Amino acid sequence: MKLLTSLALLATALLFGVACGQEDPNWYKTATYYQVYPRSLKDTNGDGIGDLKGITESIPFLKSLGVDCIWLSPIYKSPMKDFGYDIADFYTIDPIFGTWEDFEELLATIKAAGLRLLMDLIPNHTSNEHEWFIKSEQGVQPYVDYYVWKPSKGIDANGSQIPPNNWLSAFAGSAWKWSDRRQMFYLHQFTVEQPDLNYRNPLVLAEMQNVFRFWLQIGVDGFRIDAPAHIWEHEDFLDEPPSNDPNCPAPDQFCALNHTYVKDQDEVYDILYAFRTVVDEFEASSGEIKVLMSEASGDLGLTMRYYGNDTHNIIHFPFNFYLIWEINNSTNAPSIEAAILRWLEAMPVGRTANYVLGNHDNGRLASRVGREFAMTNQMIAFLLPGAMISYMGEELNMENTFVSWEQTQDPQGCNAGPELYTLFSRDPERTPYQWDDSAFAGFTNGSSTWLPVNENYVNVNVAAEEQATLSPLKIYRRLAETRKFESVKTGSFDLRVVNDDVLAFTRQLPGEVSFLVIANTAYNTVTVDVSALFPSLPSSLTVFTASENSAIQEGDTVLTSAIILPSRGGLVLSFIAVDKII
Ligand SMILES: *[C@@H]1O[C@H](CO)[C@@H](O)[C@H](O)[C@H]1NC(C)=O
Ligand SMILES: *[C@@H]1O[C@H](CO)[C@@H](O)[C@H](O)[C@H]1NC(C)=O
Ligand SMILES: *[C@@H]1O[C@H](CO)[C@@H](O)[C@H](O)[C@H]1NC(C)=O
Ligand SMILES: *[C@@H]1O[C@H](CO)[C@@H](O)[C@H](O)[C@H]1NC(C)=O
Ligand SMILES: *[C@@H]1O[C@H](CO)[C@@H](O)[C@H](O)[C@H]1NC(C)=O
Ligand SMILES: *[C@@H]1O[C@H](CO)[C@@H](O)[C@H](O)[C@H]1NC(C)=O
Ligand SMILES: CC(=O)N[C@H]1CO[C@H](CO)[C@@H](O)[C@@H]1O
Repeated sequence: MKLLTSLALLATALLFGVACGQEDPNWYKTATYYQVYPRSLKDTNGDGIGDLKGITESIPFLKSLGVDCIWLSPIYKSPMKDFGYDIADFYTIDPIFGTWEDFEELLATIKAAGLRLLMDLIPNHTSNEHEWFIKSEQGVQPYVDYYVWKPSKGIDANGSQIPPNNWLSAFAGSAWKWSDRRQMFYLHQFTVEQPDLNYRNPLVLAEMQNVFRFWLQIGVDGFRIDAPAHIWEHEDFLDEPPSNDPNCPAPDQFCALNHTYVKDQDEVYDILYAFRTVVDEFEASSGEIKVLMSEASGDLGLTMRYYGNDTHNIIHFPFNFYLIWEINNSTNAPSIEAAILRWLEAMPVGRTANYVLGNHDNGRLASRVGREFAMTNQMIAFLLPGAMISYMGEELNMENTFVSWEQTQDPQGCNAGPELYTLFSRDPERTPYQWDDSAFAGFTNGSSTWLPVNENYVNVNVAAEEQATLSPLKIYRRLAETRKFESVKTGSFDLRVVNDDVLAFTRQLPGEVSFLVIANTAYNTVTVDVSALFPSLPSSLTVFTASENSAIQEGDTVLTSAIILPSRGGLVLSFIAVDKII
């Protein structure tokens, strides 16, 4: 298998790559990344919104999960029209989250715990309250061309200015906003308060490179780059053709147009490469390895281009959303295999794969595929070769929370209106973290929360799951633990469809603790014999961790020829690999 060979080569490179007394240059390739949505982890000042002190207080718990690197959704100064994805100053912390001193304390606490920190950077636009935009709108140099300004096409029958073209905002409605002051339209691909930066202007690129430099010097370990596909627009500013998408609910929704001109332009890669250059320069001068991860484009080929080519590395890894997109309640074993291979086979040789099961923009995993199968997905994702990216709350199997129209906060929900908001709102996956069964799930000592707490907090919370003999939390910790084994970092990877219902794979390194992951997509118990599929396995294996509904549990021994899997459940089985893997 082509894949096996390239992984074996990678493993060799990894073994010889670590120099004595230096930082492991490969740390980012197999790390577990944990996304914190700062508004919702812990509120220490009682205003109902999470804060940096709350994150600092949570670090011992996050460390106990076995994760390696925290990535923080944005905490920069912001009017919060899009909850921090509208930045008003890339160099300061928003007072909602705390002070600069709070940030320094958080960073120091993270470092002292042996963890790392990635910041979220949003280069596609700023807030309209950013000083650059205010001056640009006033026509003050050098800011005049920092944003995408276009003249009106005239006045319509109702006396309104006609926008330059038909482009739509990702949050619905025209992507153009008229400025009375400047007497021109500006482009905003998201909310009206998020004007798009103009990367055709070299000053804008230089400003953004300085933002990267600043945070690297502060000591962060890298960045997650938000929505890079939107950085650049086609220079002709032509109307986009209709998408004719039958699932698009309204003509002013983003899905109504085919985004040939506002997304995925070739120049996107040049801009990202310019960001990578800053990271490489910093590495060269400091010897510290920093990482860039990014959102992905919808198209696999375009996404792979984010990795760069043989001579030019760009993003260390763009997010792999295929497990989110292609695993659902009716997915069978061949479909999961296909979802896994789709990325691995397309990825340039020697680059870092990764797996995302959820984030602040997607419904929660446990709600999408059910509680049992959610943890089975975790077993698969944690042991696959590459980086693992977790979203806060997955370790508890947190579920989507019902948020009424009146309680809705997300602009993508609000813009859709009371009839359609549930199709678009991302609030359900952003509700407060569930610490215990006290008021507001222990998230705050205040009297309200910015989004409602899920009613299931009485059972689904850290305290209860710590108490339980077996819980998603305990399974999650075991899974994070597997990633400290050399076999999961660098071992071989052999993926097999056992039958339509059951998927299995091994991670093996000769003479080392190695693993078999086996997952059942069926809604009934199944018994399988994998001894012929994996002839190098010993005849019996030890349960490293198991689904909550599994009859066999951690520490039990199972026969390779008769493995019993519960409905929608999975097992991670350990063994010592033989010296020579067949
Ligand atoms: C003018 O306003 C009316 C009523 O709001 C609306 O139906 C019509 O589409 C508008 N015309 C244009 C050219 O925008
Ligand atoms: C959208 O644009 C792409 C690229 O130009 C084209 O291949 C595709 O057929 C278009 N889709 C529709 C629905 O027009
Ligand atoms: C590799 O990528 C760089 C930067 O995007 C580009 O300039 C160069 O032409 C590419 N090389 C090849 C062989 O495609
Ligand atoms: C579920 O995922 C499979 C692929 O894994 C896909 O073929 C099927 O259409 C999906 N079903 C639904 C209801 O989304
Ligand atoms: C998938 O199954 C789970 C558990 O049975 C259920 O809660 C969830 O609503 C289902 N999801 C969909 C999209 O049907
Ligand atoms: C609430 O108050 C209790 C008692 O002082 C404290 O232990 C707890 O950490 C506080 N919770 C939060 C979220 O600040
Ligand atoms: C793909 C996408 O929508 N990316 C981000 C770009 O910026 C907006 C607005 O701030 C974010 O909400 C998006 O996640």
